[in-house]
Amino acid sequence: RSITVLSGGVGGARFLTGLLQGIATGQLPGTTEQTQVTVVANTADDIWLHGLKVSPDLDTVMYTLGEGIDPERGWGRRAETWSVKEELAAYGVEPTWFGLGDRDLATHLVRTQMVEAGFPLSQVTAALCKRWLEPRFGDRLRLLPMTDDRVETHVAIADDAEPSGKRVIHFQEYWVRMRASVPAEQLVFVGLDQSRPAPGVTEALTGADLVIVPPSNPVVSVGTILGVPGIREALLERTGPVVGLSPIVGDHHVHGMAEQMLTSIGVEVSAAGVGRHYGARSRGGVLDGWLVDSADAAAVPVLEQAGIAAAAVPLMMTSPDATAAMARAAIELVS
Ligand code: GDP
Ligand code: FO1
Ligand code: CA
Repeated sequence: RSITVLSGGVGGARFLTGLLQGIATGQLPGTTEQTQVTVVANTADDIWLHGLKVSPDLDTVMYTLGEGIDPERGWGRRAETWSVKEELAAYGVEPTWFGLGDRDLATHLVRTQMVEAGFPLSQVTAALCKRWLEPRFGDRLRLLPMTDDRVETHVAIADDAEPSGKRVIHFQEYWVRMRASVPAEQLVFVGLDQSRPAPGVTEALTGADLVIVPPSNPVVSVGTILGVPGIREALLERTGPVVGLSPIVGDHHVHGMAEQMLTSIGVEVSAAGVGRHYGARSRGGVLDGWLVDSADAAAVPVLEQAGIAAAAVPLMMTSPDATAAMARAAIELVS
């Protein structure tokens, strides 16, 4: 059996932890310890800083599943130190608002050296995963970037100091420096229309017995993956089901900036709104099934009207066991 999961960073990684635990403990119907999991991760958060290429969502998934993540922050390395960051600040080198830890920097140095030597991001990621994922998961877990091409999410915000009244900043500045505290007037996905799925991605989407859309940010994590030309087509042509889990609970995101992102593209901030935004695969969209939280049970008939099977279950990833139960409910919804 093979399962492919689209993923952003923290939310996707937390879901994957529960999914993998559910597989390992035999809780998930139709899976065995030989089940292959392929993660297709968002790379539009990527940013070049201090001459280094940082891939936040790839690293968050890799560190989380490899148990190198800082559990409180949900990003970067545990037992981290910040000497280089402090020294850069002492030189007055910008940006100082993005936290690059000393241990984390080693990952960016390796990635940057390989990318600059001409290796595609997918091969760089495979090399980094030899350390982080292979010892624990062998060949049963594969982490793929959505594309090897450079893609960046940029955000236009109001700025009356500008003649146009707007200023465009990198998504990381919008989130990390501004905490998404101002409206995102417009989202610009630089390079996305010219990007191609990375090697293995199309096959992982068409061939997997099951594709899961975890409770990742529907706009800047999943939306960007779906925006890579060819990926929506791969989901439409596959025979097996696609099932998703809502990142919006009780009309709010659980953390992050999904509310601001959904509002920016005119999508209702609700479990039903996101499900309908993804659309029914039978009507040219992405989903066959959509899990909403128990608090959003009213969304179930709305989704069924839209051609999407739905169920309301506890959807808070409070522990790997709770998350495994969500994964089980998702599989049962489309089995
Ligand atoms: P990011 O790239 O680090 O922002 O992570 P993702 O895009 O993968 O996931 C972020 C999304 O996860 C946010 O929109 C949150 O609302 C959602 N999220 C986080 N924790 C939970 C949870 O426990 N349950 C649900 N349903 N969604 C969650
Ligand atoms: N998120 C923050 O809120 N503050 C940071 O200083 C920060 C640094 C950082 C460094 C490496 C990395 O892989 C991720 C980092 N993140 C940081 C998270 C990053 O902004 C993610 O893109 C968000 O979680 C949204 O996806
Ligand atoms: Ca992200």
